[in-house]
Amino acid sequence: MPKRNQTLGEFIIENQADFAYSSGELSRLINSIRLAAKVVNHEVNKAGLVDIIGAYGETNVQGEDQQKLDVMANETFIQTLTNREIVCGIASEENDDFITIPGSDGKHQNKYVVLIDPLDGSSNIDVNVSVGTIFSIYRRVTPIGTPATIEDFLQAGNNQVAAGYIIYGTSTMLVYTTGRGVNGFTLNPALGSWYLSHPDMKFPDTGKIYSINEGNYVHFPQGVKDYIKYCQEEKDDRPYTSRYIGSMVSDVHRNMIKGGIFIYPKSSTATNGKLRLLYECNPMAYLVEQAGGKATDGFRRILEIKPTELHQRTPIFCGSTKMVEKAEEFMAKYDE
Ligand code: P6P
Repeated sequence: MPKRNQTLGEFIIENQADFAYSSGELSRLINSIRLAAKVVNHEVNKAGLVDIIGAYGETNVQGEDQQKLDVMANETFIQTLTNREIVCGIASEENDDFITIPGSDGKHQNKYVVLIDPLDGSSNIDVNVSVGTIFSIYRRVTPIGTPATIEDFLQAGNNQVAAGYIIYGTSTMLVYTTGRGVNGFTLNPALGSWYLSHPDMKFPDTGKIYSINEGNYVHFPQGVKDYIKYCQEEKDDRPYTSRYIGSMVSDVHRNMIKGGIFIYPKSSTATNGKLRLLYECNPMAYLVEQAGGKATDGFRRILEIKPTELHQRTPIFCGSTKMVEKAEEFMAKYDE
């Protein structure tokens, strides 16, 4: 049973047995993520002080301007994971293709792959709004001893062995699951230690916060438009409150604590939505379900989607179960 204020190190050791199949590698993998997170946290928190803010002058595979912190975060996580000889491959929002990691013996003996969004919400960096890192971990499905292939990454989300996020906000938190609930650890920057501040996190089964970019209203499917109007009408426990940070980690984290729904739907201008399945929606959906919430594309579980491309996108409706189910009722009316 998690004990409040336990350190992350103590927690991992105490729950080592929970890591299915793990010979300690998954524990070491989580440990390497927490190390990289401390480095990125240090850079994010001093960004306003040094010339690291601003565009890096290049665009990533998404065609998005790469912020300097994006590049730093990407390089930090990739380097830390590579050095620790734990994963056989890494895929990142910032890299066109996945990276195979042969290990120092060149024999590809490591059994996990990691997919990351190294700095989600990076457009908020210059305006001092919280951003996050999202990670997703799978056991490889191709033979150990061979280079990782695309099949190791194109796994349905319900194959994940672990997933989590770091939120660089008013405090820095690491929130993750290995399939036995969700626990949140807060960084004490003075000591460089993570403390179990949010044991066994649970989504309230309903809430009064809806989170969607209403600036795209005219482009939304009719079911989404009808659900927004439902949230706004004066009836029963409504109108709800609209809260949208524009950083998925921050919007989902707030809803997990307060109750609420986060929606990034498809639209006439984004026919599959904007958010990426493999390193944004799958890990967040795993966390949401492990915390007792629901995560679908408006019709089916995110975790059951069989990926076909590394950077594919999906609509997402996630959060308090009763709110997601109500939104799905409106979507089902039009089946669009
Ligand atoms: P929009 C950030 O760029 C991000 O990938 C998510 O973190 C966030 O939820 C979404 O895009 C915001 O997109 O179109 O509302 O600015």
